[in-house]
Amino acid sequence: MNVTPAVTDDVQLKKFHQNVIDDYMICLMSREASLLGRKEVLTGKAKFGILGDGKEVPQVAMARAFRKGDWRSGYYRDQTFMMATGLSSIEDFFFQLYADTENDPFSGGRQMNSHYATATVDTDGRWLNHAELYNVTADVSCTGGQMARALGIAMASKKYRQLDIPGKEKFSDHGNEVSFVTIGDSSTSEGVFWETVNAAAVMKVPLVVAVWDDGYGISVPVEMQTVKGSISKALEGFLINKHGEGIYIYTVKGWDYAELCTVFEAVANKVREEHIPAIIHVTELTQPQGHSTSGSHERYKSAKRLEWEKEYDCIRKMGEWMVEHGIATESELEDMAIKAKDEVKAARDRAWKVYSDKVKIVWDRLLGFYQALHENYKTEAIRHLETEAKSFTNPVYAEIVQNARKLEIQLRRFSDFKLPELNDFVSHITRDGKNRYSTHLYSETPLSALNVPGKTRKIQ
Ligand SMILES: Cc1ncc(C[n+]2csc(CCOP(=O)(O)OP(=O)(O)O)c2C)c(N)n1
Ligand SMILES: [Mg+2]
Repeated sequence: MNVTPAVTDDVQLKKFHQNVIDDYMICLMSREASLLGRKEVLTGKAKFGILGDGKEVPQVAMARAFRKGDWRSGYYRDQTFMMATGLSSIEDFFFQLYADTENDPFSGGRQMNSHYATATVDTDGRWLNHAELYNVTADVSCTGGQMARALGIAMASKKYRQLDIPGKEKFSDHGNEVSFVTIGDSSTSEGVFWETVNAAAVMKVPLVVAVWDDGYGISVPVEMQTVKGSISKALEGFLINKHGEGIYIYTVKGWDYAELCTVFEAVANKVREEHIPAIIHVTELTQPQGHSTSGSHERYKSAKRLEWEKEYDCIRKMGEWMVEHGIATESELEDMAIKAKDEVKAARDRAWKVYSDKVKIVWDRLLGFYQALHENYKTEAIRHLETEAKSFTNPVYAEIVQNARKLEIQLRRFSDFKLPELNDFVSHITRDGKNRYSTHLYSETPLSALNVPGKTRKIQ
């Protein structure tokens, strides 16, 4: 979407306004998901949360520049991008937060939350048509790990443009793809960041590096992490020269929606066409709730910084810009905020019900054993376990399995008493847990690389 040029007729203007309103709504919904996400963890419904609040606006801009066939390699802050491209619903976000193995579409409950991926193969292990899809490589938790992968993907596009490879249409439109990679400001200090930028510049590949700069790497401020306190300043030696050597470098404020849309669109087009890499250093971003659910940023940010973060909140700034440009009134923005709150709450409730109903069946069975157990067998230890089982607020499978196993062990001391149903229950839920969490860690299709027979060589 081109935001800045004058829009000439009414139809165009209406469409443009609608696009902005749609983007704003996605930002609001994503923010609500983050706010509720933290609450889900603090009330015990999920174990850990790392969320994308404060980074919403640049991500709707990046999503607008993202085309079918493109790739994103990124990190845990990108939920808004996933929502804006339609790759994640709000329910999907909560399914992953709850580690719902049946319904988390990105990792089947096997990854931390906000770790995204799209399928590259079908259920038989055959390649999907990547050129027709929005593609996302599987996020990893080691910060910086996304860089080398993004470089490889960008390199593949270059090769597809250069070489005549039969069947390449499924993977590339003549190399006209962009490999987008997102990274936090402090992770740019890692070796793999610098190796990637250097290699991308030397090899001239279509890579766009978006740095989400919120001024902190957990509690470490950017001035203590990056030379000159700015990755774009630190990278100046890489800037493209008149011989076409180097990379394009842009900086843009993370709360400036119009400028972000213009920059992402223009840069993606340039990189797609020229195969010269680019860095978009997105500055002045915030973390409204701090780094993750495990910390409180109030402990290390000054009152002044916290105040600034409120004022420069990217969604707030986008709203102000919309009002200033007659795209919406303040009361329309307020209505949208209420709608976003309600919709996200409803989606959260639906996801929680789907997930917790399944757990509840198993929990009820466990409680049934205590209920049916004759008082004569209720030792102090067993009574303690019963109280524990009854007092679970939002149990996860692991807690139920642990409790059931302990009950099984305690009952072994009675030589005259057998409870085969409990033994069956414990083996059943243990087996179930293995299926739930320890399968599909590698491809299980006939085309899995693990099925390639190895050659054994005799060592003399
Ligand atoms: C290789 C590695 N080192 C350390 C960590 C622990 N860690 C997780 S997030 C983080 C800070 C990242 O900060 P930044 O890159 O600025 O991203 P932000 O979270 O601020 O968006 C660190 C040090 C990690 N996950 N991986
Ligand atoms: Mg940071």
